[in-house]
Amino acid sequence: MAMLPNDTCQITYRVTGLTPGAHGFHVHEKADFSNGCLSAGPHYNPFNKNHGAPTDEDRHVGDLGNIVADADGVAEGVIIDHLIKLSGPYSVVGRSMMVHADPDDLGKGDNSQPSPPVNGKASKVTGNAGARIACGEIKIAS
Ligand SMILES: [Cu+2]
Repeated sequence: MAMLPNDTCQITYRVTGLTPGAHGFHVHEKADFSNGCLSAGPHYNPFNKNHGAPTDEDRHVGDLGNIVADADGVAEGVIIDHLIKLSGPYSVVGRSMMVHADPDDLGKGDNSQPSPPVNGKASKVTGNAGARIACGEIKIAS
């Protein structure tokens, strides 16, 4: 951890059981799973930005792009992000991590339909990443 630039967060992930290929990967607003992953709310977006790529200026805090599963359905890697925080007013602790069925188009895709609650053709909102297939609460390990 010592070599990370200031104010960044390192996210190490390993997700199994996926279909091979890219899957949208985001922090969503809430860790409310009373209706499965559907009740976790939209992408965490405290600054009211459009959906984008992690490298974009115009992005949700929760926009972490895609994770890519190999032929065995395993996606693993490390993301270093400058907007994800584990403390302070915009902390993601108590929110949720979400994996989607489809690739995130990073805000550069089809915006032809208004945004329904879960996912329509709303690239600037959801990245058209499709169904929510896995979710979990972000917690500080004790
Ligand atoms: Cu998402």
